[in-house]
Amino acid sequence: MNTAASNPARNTKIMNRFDLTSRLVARLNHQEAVIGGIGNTNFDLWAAGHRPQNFYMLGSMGLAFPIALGVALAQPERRVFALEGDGSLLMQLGSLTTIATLAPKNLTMVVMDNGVYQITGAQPTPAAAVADIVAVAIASGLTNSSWAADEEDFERLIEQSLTASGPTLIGVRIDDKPGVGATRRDPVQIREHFMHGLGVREPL
Ligand SMILES: Cc1ncc(C[n+]2csc(CCOP(=O)(O)OP(=O)(O)O)c2C)c(N)n1
Repeated sequence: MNTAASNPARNTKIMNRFDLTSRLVARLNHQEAVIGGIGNTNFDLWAAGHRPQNFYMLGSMGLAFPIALGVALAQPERRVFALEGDGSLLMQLGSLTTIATLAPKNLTMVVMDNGVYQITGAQPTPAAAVADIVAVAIASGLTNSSWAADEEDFERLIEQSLTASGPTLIGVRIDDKPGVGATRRDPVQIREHFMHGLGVREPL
């Protein structure tokens, strides 16, 4: 059962991670940085088409937003996107208040909420049936946080975030499908390509 889907508080369409990730990647044309979280978020980011400005988190849950925060602060002229699973975000809820306090306006965060730890066997997250992650984000100080009602609304919220006066968080309810691709698991190469993509390393 997709427990997020049964939460009556969220009157939003159940979408698909790869489809939404592809929609995001398709509209990038300014060397925007995109940080994918552990597992499915970075698998789908990879499958949507590798770019030098993509970073793929391996191994640790909950680090997409903290890493994206660092990039956004270090390069304020660059737009930074971060994609994280709901289960992973639960590991690092404190990052929301840190981001709200530092408030980089060039940061857009997407929470892919399927209500489960899909990649380890679809166990329901403890929050799935009782918590509203967007409400948690708002209460953490990220006032510009909302659920996307459907794919068009997702694209509209992404567009809106580009001119927002602070960080944006977008919650999307997704199905329980696994990621489409499989990122090449070479952490050193991932880091070096990303730093080169951000212009902070000499060409390889
Ligand atoms: C600290 C830690 N605990 C457990 C794991 C094992 N693990 C890897 S991915 C994952 C589930 C991720 O869930 P979510 O972020 O909701 O993404 P989904 O798999 O649903 O796409 C778990 C439990 C881990 N890598 N790190």
